[in-house]
Order: sequence, then structure tokens, then C-alpha cells
Amino acid sequence: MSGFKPLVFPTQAALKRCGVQKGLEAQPMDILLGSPTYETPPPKLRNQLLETTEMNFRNVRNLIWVMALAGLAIACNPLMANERTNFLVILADDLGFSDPGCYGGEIETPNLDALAAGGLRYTQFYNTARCWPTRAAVMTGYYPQQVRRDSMPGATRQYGGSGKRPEWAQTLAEYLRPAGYRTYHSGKWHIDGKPTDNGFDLSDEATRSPGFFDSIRKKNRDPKFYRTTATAQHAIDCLQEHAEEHSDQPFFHFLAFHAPHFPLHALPEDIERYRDRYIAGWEALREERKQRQRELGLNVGPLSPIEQEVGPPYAFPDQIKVLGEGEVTRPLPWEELTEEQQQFQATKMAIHAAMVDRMDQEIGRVLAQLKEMGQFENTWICFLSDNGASAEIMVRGEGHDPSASPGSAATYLCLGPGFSSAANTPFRRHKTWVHEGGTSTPFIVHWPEGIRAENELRTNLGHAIDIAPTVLDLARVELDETGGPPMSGRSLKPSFDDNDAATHNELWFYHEGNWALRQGDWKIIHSNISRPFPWLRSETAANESKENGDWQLYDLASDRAEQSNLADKHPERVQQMADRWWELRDQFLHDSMVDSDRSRRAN
Ligand SMILES: [Ca+2]
Repeated sequence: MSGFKPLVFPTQAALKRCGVQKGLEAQPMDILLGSPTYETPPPKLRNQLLETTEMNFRNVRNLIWVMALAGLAIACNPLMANERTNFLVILADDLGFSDPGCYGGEIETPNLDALAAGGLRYTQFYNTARCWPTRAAVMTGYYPQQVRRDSMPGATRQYGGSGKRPEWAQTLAEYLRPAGYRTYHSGKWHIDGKPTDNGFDLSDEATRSPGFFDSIRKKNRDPKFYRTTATAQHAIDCLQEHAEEHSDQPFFHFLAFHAPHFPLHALPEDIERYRDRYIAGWEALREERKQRQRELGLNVGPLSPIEQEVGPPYAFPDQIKVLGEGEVTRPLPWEELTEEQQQFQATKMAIHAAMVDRMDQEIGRVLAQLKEMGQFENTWICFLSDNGASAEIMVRGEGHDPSASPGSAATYLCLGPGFSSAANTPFRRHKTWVHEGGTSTPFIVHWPEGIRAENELRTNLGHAIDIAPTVLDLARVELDETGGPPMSGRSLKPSFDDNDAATHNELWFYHEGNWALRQGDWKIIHSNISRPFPWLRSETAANESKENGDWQLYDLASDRAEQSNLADKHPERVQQMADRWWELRDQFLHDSMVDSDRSRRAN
């Protein structure tokens, strides 16, 4: 790690603390002009600098005022260092594209909606379709296959959930800590190694339980424990300690909720608020969400038809028997379900909604802490999900007691393919698959100090790999990439104020036999409906070859529902994109084999 340049400049919040409020909007950059202390102003101020320069100071009186204000800013802000941008990356687990209210959901998410209203919502932002690969992407800026955190055809080393990153694949925290940042992690990790061995000062990763409640088998069970609340509380504790003991440093916080991943566990009072909400069924909910997306102007394409033949990606027939007559493994027409099945399915969706609702409430508590610290405006906040909503159905952990209240600690329920289809509205398929339903995520960005736009949509292509380079760009940390390949992600900064700013033109996908490449609006995809033997997946991936590629081609500009296969119409394009998929696979395979001697544990 070398060459990082932490820079220091006054912010509007700093000036407000000094009582300099009036007139600031008109001339904040004048302050910077008058001071030799500051090397690079933040984007909002930089634009105003250009405007001010063109004005060329109409008169000397103006200049004197400017110099005086600059002196005041320095004099009353001795701790300029803590005005460097903070970062809060909030990651949800198995949340569907349309679950938050600001993406069309009926679930109450006022805190996420407020972040969207004060910032940006991206409508073409992607994850990797699965938990651990997305986390690796977020934390390193690389596709997970480059850093051995997901399998790919031809990969013979240990990849996937138990793969160990190459030495050069540092985490964001490992970049930021030597640059002066305090680094915090709260919640789920699912990356190789421990957070505190990978650049984080504090983490609660060790506090595990089989579900969202304390273990029912524990003697001294804490009946009040709820994981989502505990995760947020850890984040708040970290921030409070930061304010008390490290306020001269900026911070990076990775807040990774387990919600709303299975088991569906929620607090009774939260479930109660949604208990009767979903009895009209998944088709009705999809139509409702689609209509709300139209009203929000999201422009994410038509509603894809439900795929009745697509059920859970892994088959556990014996486990499903335990769940009783209410469970169904296919998203059948709602009217064909028995009354018992309808009630059971609607209850599961109510628990899912309650989990999302509670997560939003807890996000609100964390945001309130930031506001109390005076850091809300100066913290770059983003929110996303690690994959689409899940069609999986299984019973793990401490098992399922059919006589227990649904959503309580003794139950083990999963959302399943019916209401997962609704959670992913309007897209096709679910977590694990690389169709739009598996890989599309809400992406909310909020940063009043650096982004002028409020309540705006962004259609720029983006991916979880972009978060690390964006954060490092805003933190002004220069990358030392001598030990490994360049990051695949790109800084999203140009898109903050410009919906036409170039980001990616190309995104690559692979997960468990599901392949895709997006180039502009074109997407090729090749996929399997079901892989009932997940324990074979590494061997299966290693043996997959070009000959297996039965590609479909979609034009996402008009067909984000992935319904009209144009492969026969454009065979040359399919061939060119398939070749490109393999070219990138070759590169990623090469990258993953590169080991370097660079010490990544320098700090
Ligand atoms: Ca997940």
C-alpha cells in the first residue's frame, strides 16, 4: 500500500458549525480560492469554483470578504481531518428488486425512501446472483471469479464459498485503514478470513446464531435477541465509540444485514402489520408493484410472465415434507392453490415483509446516529442487495416445528418461488440465476455534500464491483495494483451528476452453470433450470465447455423481461459476445492464478 493522499478541505457542515451559514451557497468556493491549504475540493464545490473563476472577482471588496471567510473556516475547524468523507455501505441479503417502497414495494421502508428522495436510485445496477460472490465483489472491486470466490468453467483450484483470495485482493478496509480511516463491520461477512484479519478495526462477525433469534437450544437463551436489531446496534455502538474516541478520523462502515434471507424469522408485532396484506396472491402483488414502478417512473420494462416450471434451484424433498400441506414448490396460479396453501404462502410473504420493514427501521436508527454526530451530510451512503429474492426451500438450522407460530424461532420457512417472483418484480427468475431477477438490485446513493441531485434516477450500468473503486476514488486513495490485475470495477462518481456519464459498457456473469454477458443493451444468457446436486457444482463448472453454450440473446432496451430470444436473428452478435465471454473467462482464470509476494497485511 503506497501513495495514498488523504486531503483535507472544509465542508459546508464544518462552516455551519462555525456559524457561517448565510451566503455560503453563493460563494463557498471563494473560501478555497483564498486558502492555500486545500488541494482538491469536493465535486460540488469544484463546479462552483469553475463558475466563480469565470466571474473573475468583480471587485476587490468581494475578494476581501472571501479571504476573511477562509480564515474563519480554518480558525474554527481545527479538526479538519474528520471532515474527510465517511462511508456507509449497507448490504441486504436476498432482498428483491421491488421490495423497498422507492422501487415499487408496498413494504414500509420510509428510511430507504428518504435516502432515495435525497439522493439517487440506479435502475440498472447488478450483483452476482449469490451471497458470497457479491460480498467479495463489494469488498475487493473484482469479479468474484478473479479472486477465487466463485467457480467458473475450467477452474480447478479451490473456488467458491471456501476459496481463499489471492494476496493481492485486498478488502476496502485494507486500503482505507492505512489512509487514516477507522473501519467497522457489522453483520454478515461470508468472505474468506475474519473481518478483523482483513482490515477492520471492529466487527461483530463472531456473534452467530442459527437464525434471527437466539438459539432455542441455549440454556440461557436471550428472548429479546433479534439479529437485525443486534446488527444495527453494533453499528450504532461503533459509531458512538467513534464519536467519543476517534472523531479526528473519518470512518468506513460495512453494515451487512442478514435480512431478509431465510429462515423467515420476524418479530410478532412486525408480522402483525402485514398479516392480511398478501392473501390476494403473487400475481396480484406483481401487478400492484409493477403499477407503482410505473408511477415512480422507474422504466424497468414490462412485467415478465411467472415461470411456473421453475422452482427451488436445489431439491430437498424430505425437508419440504416437514413443512406440511401449505408449502408448494412451484409458482402455480394462485387460484389453483388450496385455501391452506394460500394462507401459508401469504403468511410467509408477511414475514418476509416484516423482516424488510424491521431492517428499514434499524437503518433509521443508524442514520439517526449519523445525524446526531453531525456526519449524515458528509457520509457517502449506499444501499444494495447481494442477490435477487430466493426461490429456495429447505429446512436447516434447528429445524421446523409445524405447531409453532410461523416466523418464530422454532420455525424454518423460506420465501419460495411464488412470492419470490413478486419480490423480483418485474424481472425474470430468482437468486442463483443470472437472469435480471437474480442479478438486479436496488442501488441507492445518498451524499448531500458531494451530490447535487436529489430524488433522481440513474440508468447508468453499474455492478457491485464498482463500489470499492468508487469509495477509493472519493476517499482519494490511490491504488497500488502492482501485485495484481487492475480492478474490474469503475468509479461511479461521473454518474452522480450525469445520467449519461459513461460507466460500464460490458458486464460478465457466471454462477453455478448460469452464464451471461451484457454489452450495452444486448445480453446473452445460457442457463439451467435446476441443479439438484449442489455439492457437484465445482466439478460441473470445471467441465463446462464452449460446446455447452446454447445462448439466448435479448435486447434489454425493449425487453428487460427477457422474453424475446433474438439469437436466431443475430447469430454473428451471439458469436461475438460468446467469444467475448470466453475471453474474459480466460482473463479471470489467469488473474485468479496470480499470486504475489506483496504483503497485504501491512497494517
Ligand atoms: Ca444472499
